[in-house]
Amino acid sequence: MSATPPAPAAPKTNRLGLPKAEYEGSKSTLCLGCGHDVITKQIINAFYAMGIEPHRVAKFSGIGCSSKTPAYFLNRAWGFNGVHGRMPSLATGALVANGRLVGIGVSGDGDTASIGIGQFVHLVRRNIPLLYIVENNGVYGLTKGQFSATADVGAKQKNGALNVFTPIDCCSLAIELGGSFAARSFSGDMKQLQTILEAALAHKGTSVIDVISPCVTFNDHEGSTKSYKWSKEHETPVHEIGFVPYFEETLAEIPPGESKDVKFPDGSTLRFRGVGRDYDPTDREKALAAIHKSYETGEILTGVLYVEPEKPPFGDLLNLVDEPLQDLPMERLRPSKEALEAIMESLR
Ligand SMILES: Cc1ncc(C[n+]2csc(CCOP(=O)(O)OP(=O)(O)O)c2C)c(N)n1
Ligand code: SF4
Ligand SMILES: [Mg+2]
Repeated sequence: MSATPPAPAAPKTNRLGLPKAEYEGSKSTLCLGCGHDVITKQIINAFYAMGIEPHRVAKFSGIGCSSKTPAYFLNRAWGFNGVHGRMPSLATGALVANGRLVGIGVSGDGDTASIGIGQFVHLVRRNIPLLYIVENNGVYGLTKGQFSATADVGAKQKNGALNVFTPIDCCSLAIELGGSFAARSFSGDMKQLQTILEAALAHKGTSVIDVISPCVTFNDHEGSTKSYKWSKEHETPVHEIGFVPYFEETLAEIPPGESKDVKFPDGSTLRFRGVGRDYDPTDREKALAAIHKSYETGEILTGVLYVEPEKPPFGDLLNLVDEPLQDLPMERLRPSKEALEAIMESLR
């Protein structure tokens, strides 16, 4: 008599009892090896690890290979793929109308730093509650590899053309604008990227995450400063980071005592351990100085470059009610006829 085969093991689940498959999306249509696909994988891991219900998430993007990627994660979330460079205003509208959504925006360096720069700066200065990823490959991948506004001076295009224009650094720009969370990572550094994404999900304002994400088809050659090789050789983490979400007790990798802790309002902790350089991610001036210095040394500084968890997000600054505006009846959304008449009377 043959033995009964063992029952298949139940899939691993997160704190909501959901398997990771619940956080996945459609199959990617990007080029094999594209850095953007690695970021997608870490987004899935971060939402799974944080135990966020997929149906509470709203995904936003503009146009570009990067902006296609929200189709590849969190199938059950809401999604809005907007016009090139205009994702911030879409996200602002949706997140103001329903502050209970968890917002994630995925953009490219072209979508953000070229055509979308005007939208990006206002998103950041308003501290809209959005996790905003710039998948930064230094080129317009979707339209075949023209330089974007993040290309470094002297970077070489595949056809040999050199970039002569000063690059825009989305992290230092965000810090300069009074942004409350600015991080840089590299798609080849998956552990750091996932930790940053988890911390960004605990943050209440705009979290800007600039991820160097090589375009293997148009910008991975010798002379490119956004290739895998160049990025690996120049990536310089400013600290080791560990994240303890509010629903977990301890963090094994970085014991307290050897580190600096930054607390988020929900009780989560971001823990920093120095790696031999004096870097304080809560000091805006010093963070900017260190980033500016890195332009001379050629280092690509990565980690959470600046964080200010207590900065009030947009809804608090405007004193919005806790209930989603979209659920309020008209009589609570606009002043009554009597109230308007009373105002007019007071002005006579
Ligand atoms: C208004 C408008 N202008 C120009 C384009 C053409 N276009 C499509 S994607 C793109 C750039 C995409 O670059 P990036 O945001 O860096 O994304 P990547 O493809 O590199 O991930 C451009 C210029 C467009 N679709 N719409
Ligand atoms: S063209 Fe570049 S950015 Fe677009 S999918 Fe291919 S490798 Fe990625
Ligand atoms: Mg690009």
